[in-house]
Amino acid sequence: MSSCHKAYITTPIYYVNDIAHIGHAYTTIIADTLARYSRMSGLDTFFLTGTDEHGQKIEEAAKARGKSTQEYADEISATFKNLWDEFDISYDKFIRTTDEDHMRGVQKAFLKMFNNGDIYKDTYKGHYCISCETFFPEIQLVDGEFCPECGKPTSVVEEESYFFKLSKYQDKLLEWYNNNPDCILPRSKRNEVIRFVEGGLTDLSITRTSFDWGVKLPEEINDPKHVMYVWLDALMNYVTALGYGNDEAKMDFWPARVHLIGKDILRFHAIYWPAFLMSLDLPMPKHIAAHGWWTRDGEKMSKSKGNVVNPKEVADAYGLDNFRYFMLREVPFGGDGDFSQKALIDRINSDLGNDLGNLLNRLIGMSGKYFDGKVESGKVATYYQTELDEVNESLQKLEPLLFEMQIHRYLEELWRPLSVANKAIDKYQPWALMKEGREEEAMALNGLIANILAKVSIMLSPVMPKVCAKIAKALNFEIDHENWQKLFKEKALIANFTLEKIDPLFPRIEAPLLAQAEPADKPAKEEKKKKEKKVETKETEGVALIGIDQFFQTSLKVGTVVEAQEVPKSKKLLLLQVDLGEEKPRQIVAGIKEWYSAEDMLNTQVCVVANLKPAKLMGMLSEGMLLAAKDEDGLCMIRPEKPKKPGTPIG
Ligand code: ME8
Repeated sequence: MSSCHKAYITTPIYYVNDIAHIGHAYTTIIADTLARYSRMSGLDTFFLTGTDEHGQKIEEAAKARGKSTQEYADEISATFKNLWDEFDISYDKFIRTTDEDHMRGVQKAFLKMFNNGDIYKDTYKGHYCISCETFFPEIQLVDGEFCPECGKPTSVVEEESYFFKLSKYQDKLLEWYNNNPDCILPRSKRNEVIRFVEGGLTDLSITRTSFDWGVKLPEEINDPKHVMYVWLDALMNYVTALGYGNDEAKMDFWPARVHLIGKDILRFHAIYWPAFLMSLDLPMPKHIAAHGWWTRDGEKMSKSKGNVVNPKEVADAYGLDNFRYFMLREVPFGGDGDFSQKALIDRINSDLGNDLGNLLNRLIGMSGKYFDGKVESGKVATYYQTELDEVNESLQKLEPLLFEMQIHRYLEELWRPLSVANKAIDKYQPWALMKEGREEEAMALNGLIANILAKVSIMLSPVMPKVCAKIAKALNFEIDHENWQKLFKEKALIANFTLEKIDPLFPRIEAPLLAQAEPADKPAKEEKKKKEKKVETKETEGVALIGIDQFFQTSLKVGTVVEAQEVPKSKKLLLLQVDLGEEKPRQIVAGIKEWYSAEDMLNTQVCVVANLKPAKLMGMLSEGMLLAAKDEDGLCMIRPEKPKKPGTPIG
């Protein structure tokens, strides 16, 4: 089994019912970043991605296009693989659930679970959502019919089925969550899972008979009309990719260091998957890390709205590495994020252009003008030890941030050395030093800047591999394990060299480079606005009177703040996760930091406007508003007088 010198990193395997969009790219890019860092730091790394090709949804998508299911799956699977190849994603294996050895591995696992008494046969009656490939109990349905996850109609299914004894693992699962505080990241997501499991687990139907695009049961069970439930088949990919049930040579990579997933599939990964592993007597993954959801310009992406962000188009227009940086820097891991070209352009012009690109330009300019491009490290420590210490201090904070999935903070911290460098130039003014004949100090200053750029580009390279390779080339060194060890771990300095001039890395972008998607429902929206205007209101003392119906259009609810943190660089905002009694807490960005700290807010109750259209604040999605009162003495929260259950309506 995996030693601490091995790192196994996975993405979800993507359904082949549609082509890749920005959400898929996000997961894959985070995983790629972790894999690149692991390799650079000397870990024996295995990075897995692939496609999930069985199930009713795929069968129906193929039918709708008049293709055989296999032909259709081949086609879409290839579009994912090609995109990741174009994006230079450094995967070690691209698995397909239609691979023979995967299917054999799944059958072996099924047989093992069956033989150890964890699988039994019964009949299933339930409401099935094909889109989510999930059964839902009646009480969870919206209006008794619609899927609580995606809103599509469900169908009633009654069929013979094999069941996995999920209920048997309830206590063992809770023990695992409780003994491993970081098994699910961010931690707030672990609390959600614990609450769900404490609510009781029922056994899981794991075979279907109404269609046959799936893995057949093992021959030994001799029940050919059943195929396996797509999630059992899909989750097993994480071990069949290492040869489980076949040639098990690579199984020493197990357990996974991290399964990267979106929050939409947390339940499958944090409940079903560990339970299957327990049944198979395999160790638990170290981390399951669930990221948030991307929207576009504040709206959910969907084909019908025509606002789906195509990652290839964005990368082609703005540069792949810039796109990677934007996605990882813009949103705190676990929070929801919004894609807008404006936000992307701001990041490119400001963080990348002003802070990083300009620093390199300044170095090229100064060393060219005063020293024929020569840069020396010899006297850096003599004149600029304070700056070096500050830089090293920041760099030492980085690794834990990466492996705790605080990737936005990793990048934020990585920008501090750049700021040290830019400030040093302004403070010591190399042109003045030269005028005063203090050449040695000016050369040392150049050395300082070059070393900061070298160290930053090593640590930034997993996020922006191509750009950092260019910076390294200009500074005459290579980004590899040896230099990671020397410049980062041992805090050594680069050798003397002559700078190679390169073109500006981040030319300024003045206007959006892609056509903006026009929301397809715009006419309907305008019509609605007009209607809203027509609502009759009486005025009294300047305040419009409304009817009770209008008041009840606002959904006010009691919520409990289950997580609170400061929004970096913002004087006003706190980022809160508020439990409204729904499946997941709401993310709310509140402008209350002047009056309340994150600590003040944690575990307190608040009143929330729960049906506001989500809005974006500093790149983060806010899914509600807190009620507060403000006068000249400041602001105070409006709270229930006594504790109330999260989700209790107010009115
Ligand atoms: O769920 N924002 O596949 P899938 C952020 N086959 N991430 C998004 C996103 C968005 N708007 N849309 C998709 C499946 N994703 C299963 C997985 S694993 C054993 C089986 C990302 O094609 C996110 O990571 O629906 C999500 O979990 C994944 O794509 C789902 O991809």
